[in-house]
Amino acid sequence: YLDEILVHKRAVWHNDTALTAGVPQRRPVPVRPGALREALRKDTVTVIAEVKPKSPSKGALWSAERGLALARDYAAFGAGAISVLADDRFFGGSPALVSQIATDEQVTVPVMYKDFLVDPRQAELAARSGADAVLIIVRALDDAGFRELFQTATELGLDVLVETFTEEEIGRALEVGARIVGINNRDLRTFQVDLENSVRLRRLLPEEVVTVSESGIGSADDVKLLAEAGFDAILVGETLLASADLAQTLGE
Ligand code: IGP
Repeated sequence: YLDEILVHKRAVWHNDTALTAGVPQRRPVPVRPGALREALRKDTVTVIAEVKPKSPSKGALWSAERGLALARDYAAFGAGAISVLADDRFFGGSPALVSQIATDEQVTVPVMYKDFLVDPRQAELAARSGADAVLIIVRALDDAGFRELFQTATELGLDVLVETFTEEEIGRALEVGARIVGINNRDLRTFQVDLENSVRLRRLLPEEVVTVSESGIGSADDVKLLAEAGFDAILVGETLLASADLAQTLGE
């Protein structure tokens, strides 16, 4: 599945200017380098709440018009940061949705622009949207492409959450100097979820790196497991829509 998404991204990023609709020409709010990293480096586990209108595994979750209201609720409940899907075709978001949330006065926590980055122009669009951070998925890029994107995003003042899935990818993340590393529990090729992947790989990351466990986190017990494994933060999407249990954990 990841391969299909990447083929699509590489194709559209060479010729589709419609992708920039709804994003101002110039960044409307000041850039805040380090904002995401700071937000995640608390003593307790920080929740990054994800605004994801649909997913390839679950289909439609809610309508994108609700995105801003959801982001406001998540921030009010105590989420430390908001992740917003910029991908339209597979996840129902858009750069315009990121921009709307990132520039909203009620959403004061850092906002992350979430897409499958294959082109440095996507990082520029993320910066223009007003986001504080971008996700870069190591698995989607070769070494040169990864380095270039990481550098472009950093130069624009954006924090980078580097998403990994394997030991080898963690090595690549550390090599470019990633300071925030995510470990995905969901295999983007098969959709299988396994929290043990986070627990196992967390040990490979040095103390100064801020760590995020991503995907498939469904209960307070899951949160405890990941806290004990030493994670600074967790990235949660689908469960937040359904589980009062976790909303409570979030509010604590
Ligand atoms: C959130 P979940 O299972 O809580 O909804 O997962 C997030 O981790 C997941 O959406 C995700 C993702 C991604 C989506 C992780 N990495 C890369 C798109 C692209």
